[in-house]
Amino acid sequence: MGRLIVVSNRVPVPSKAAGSAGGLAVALQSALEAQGGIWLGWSGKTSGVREPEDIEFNEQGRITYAVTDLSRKDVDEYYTGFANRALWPLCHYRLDMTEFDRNDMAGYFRVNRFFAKLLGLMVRPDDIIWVHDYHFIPLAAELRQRGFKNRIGFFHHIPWPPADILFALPVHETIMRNLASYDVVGFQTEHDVENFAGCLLREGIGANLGDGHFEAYGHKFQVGAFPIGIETRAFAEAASDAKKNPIVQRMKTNLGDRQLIIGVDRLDYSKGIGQRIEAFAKHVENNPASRGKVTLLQITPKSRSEVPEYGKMQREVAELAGRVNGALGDVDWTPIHYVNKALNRNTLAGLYRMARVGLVTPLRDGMNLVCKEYVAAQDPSDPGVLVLSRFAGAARELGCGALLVNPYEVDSIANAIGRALAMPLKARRERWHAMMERLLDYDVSQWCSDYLSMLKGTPVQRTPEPAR
Ligand code: GDG
Repeated sequence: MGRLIVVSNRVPVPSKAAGSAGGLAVALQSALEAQGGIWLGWSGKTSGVREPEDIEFNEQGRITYAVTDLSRKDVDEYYTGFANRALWPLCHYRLDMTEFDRNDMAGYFRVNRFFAKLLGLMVRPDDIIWVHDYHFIPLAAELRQRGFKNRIGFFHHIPWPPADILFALPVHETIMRNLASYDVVGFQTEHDVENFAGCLLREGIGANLGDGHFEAYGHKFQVGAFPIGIETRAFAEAASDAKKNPIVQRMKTNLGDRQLIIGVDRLDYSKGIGQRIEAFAKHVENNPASRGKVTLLQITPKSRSEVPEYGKMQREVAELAGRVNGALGDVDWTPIHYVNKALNRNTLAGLYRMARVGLVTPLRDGMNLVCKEYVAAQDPSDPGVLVLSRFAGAARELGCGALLVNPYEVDSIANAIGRALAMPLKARRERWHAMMERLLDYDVSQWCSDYLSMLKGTPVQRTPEPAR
C-alpha cells in the first residue's frame, strides 16, 4: 500500500500551532500520529507570490507537514469569502447569512486548482488521498482531470443541509458533481447522509444503488456516516493529571463551594452562545437560591475575525455577558467568567473535570467534540452532567446519558441546567457510564480506521450509530 496523504485547509505544524482551537485539527492530529503520512494545507500566512515549488516541508515523528502560503486575494476569496461566508453558513442551515459572491466562487475553484497542482507534484500512483472539509470539495475532480487514478476520499466535518437549502447555492450542481468524483464521501451522521442522498435524488442527479453505493455523473462512489471521536483514554488521563495544573488549582480556590458550569466553543454563531448565556441568566432568575452559588465559565477563543459576521458576534456576546453580570452579579459574585482566549489543552481537560455541568448547545453542529471531551474528562466516582443540543451530531451517540435540549428554546436550556445541578450522584453515574462506554468503544482511531478501510476497499468494522 502507498502512503496516506491528508489535505485540509489548516495544518497544525506542531511548533507553530500552540493553543490552536478547532475540532478538525485536534482529531486529525491524533489519527495521523498513529497512521503516519503527509499532511498538506495552507500555512495560515499570506505572501505576494505563491508557486508550487515554495511548499515548505517539516517532518515530525511519523507526520510530514507540507504547507504553502496563499496570496491575500486567495485568502479573501477562497477562505474568508466562499468557504466561510457561503459554504459554512449554508451547511449550518443559515441561508440568511449566506453570501453568494461570484469573485469568491471563482477564487475558491482557483485555489482548489492550485492545491491539485501541488498534490500532482507529490502523489505516487499507489498513494491514498484523504481530503477534509468544505474548503476542498473540488479537489478530486481537479485531480481526475489531470489523470490521477488514486483512491481519493472526502470527509465533510460539518452538517450537510437538505436539498432545499443546498439548491439555493448557485453552483450547487458543480459541488454535487465534484463530490461524485471521490471514491468515498463521508459524513458525521446518518442524518447528513440522508440529506446528501436527498440532494442527489431530488433533481435526478444520481441514483441510489443500495448499501451506501451511489452513482452520479457517470461515477460510482460510496457514502457513509463516520461519527468523529476523540482520544478518549488519553483525554481522561490528561483530565485526571490536571489536578496539579496551576490554572486549574487557582480556579478551584476561586470557586470555593460554588458549582461550576462550563461552556467551550470557538466564537461562532453556530454554537448558540447567546441563547446559552440567556438560559443561564434565566436559571439564576428562576432560582433565587442559586445566586452566589453557581458560576458559568465560558471559554471562547476568537475565530475567523476577518469575517464581518464574526466581528459583530464578538461584540454582541461580550455585551450580553457584561449585561448579565451587571444585572445579576454582586460585590462578591461574578456569575459569568467570559474568557476570550485559547487555553492549553491540559488546562481545558482539568476545567472540564471540575465542572458539574457541561453546557453544549450549538444551534447546528456537524459532530461537536467539546461534549465528548467533557464526558471523557469526568471523575468516574463523581461525574458531572452533560446538557447537549439535539442539533449537535453527537446527540445521537450521547443521547443515552445527556440531557438533550432544544438550543433555540431558552427555557428548555434553563430547565435542563436546574435539573443537571440537582441531579443525585446515582443518576449522574448511570448517565455518565452509558456515554463513556460509547466513547471508549468508538474513539478517533476507530473513526480513522473505519474510514480508511472503506477508502481502501477493505471490509469496514463499523460500530453503528446507536438508535435513538
Ligand atoms: C468542526 C465541526 C466537528 C476550543 N477552545 C479551546 C480549544 N478548543 C478545542 C476543543 C475541541 C475543538 O477545539 C472544537 O471542536 P468542535 O468539534 O467542538 O467544533 P469545531 O471547531 O466547530 O469543529 C464540528 C469537528 O470539526 C470535528 O470534525 O465535531 O462539528 O464544526 O477539541 O477542545 N482547545 C484549546 N484551547 C481552547 O481554548 N487548546
